Amino acid sequence: MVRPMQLTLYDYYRSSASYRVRIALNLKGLAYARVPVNLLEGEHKDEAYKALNPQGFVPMLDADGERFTQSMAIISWLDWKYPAPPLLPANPSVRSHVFALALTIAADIHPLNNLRVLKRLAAMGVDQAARDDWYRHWIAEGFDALEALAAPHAGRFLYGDTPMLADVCLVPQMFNARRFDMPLDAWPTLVRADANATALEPFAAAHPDRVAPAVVSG
Ligand SMILES: N[C@@H](CCC(=O)N[C@@H](CS)C(=O)NCC(=O)O)C(=O)O
Repeated sequence: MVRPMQLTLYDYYRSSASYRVRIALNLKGLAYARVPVNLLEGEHKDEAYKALNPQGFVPMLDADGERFTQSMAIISWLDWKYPAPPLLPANPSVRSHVFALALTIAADIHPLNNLRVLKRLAAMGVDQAARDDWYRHWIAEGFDALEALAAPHAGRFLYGDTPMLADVCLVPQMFNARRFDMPLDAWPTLVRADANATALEPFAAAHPDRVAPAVVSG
């Protein structure tokens, strides 16, 4: 019998890029260990972590000692290595469409709202209210585009009736929008796909509340 790979995810429970990878691992039915890297305490900048991942970001996946970074590249590796269920459709045109939906979030919304960007704004004297406005602005602009792109071919999920890479990216971004108290009614396709996805255990089990470090009281 072939020994299963030892998978270890370096993540932070509220990191949405990490949340994507947890969902993908769960959808593939893969067991994995977690090494929490506390972003608020700056652990991602520690020399020990940067020796493993010079970019100093989470997530990072260790697979039998081989390290993979960048959530979309990690998920791509998982999808090649463990093809069932596929996270991108086989049809080239549909595949490109679903990938584009995913990148609308992963490449165009998320990087503008990353911790280091928010910290840089704070260092430049931008106050909390204006930083929150910045955060909501980029989500709203991205979600407007995503709603228009997804709606014509959406079903229960952002494309059709099977959860794919676009939904893997959507759910963490919707979590972020709710954290910032954004009304979501303007994006009914996204709300529907998010509700259908989060009802599935692979998505639910990846939720930050399900993987959050236990609060030690007393
Ligand atoms: N493009 C990267 C982005 C990773 C990323 O931005 N991770 C965030 C958490 S969601 C992080 O480590 N931020 C640290 C910082 O901004 O200082 C990916 O998709 O993996």
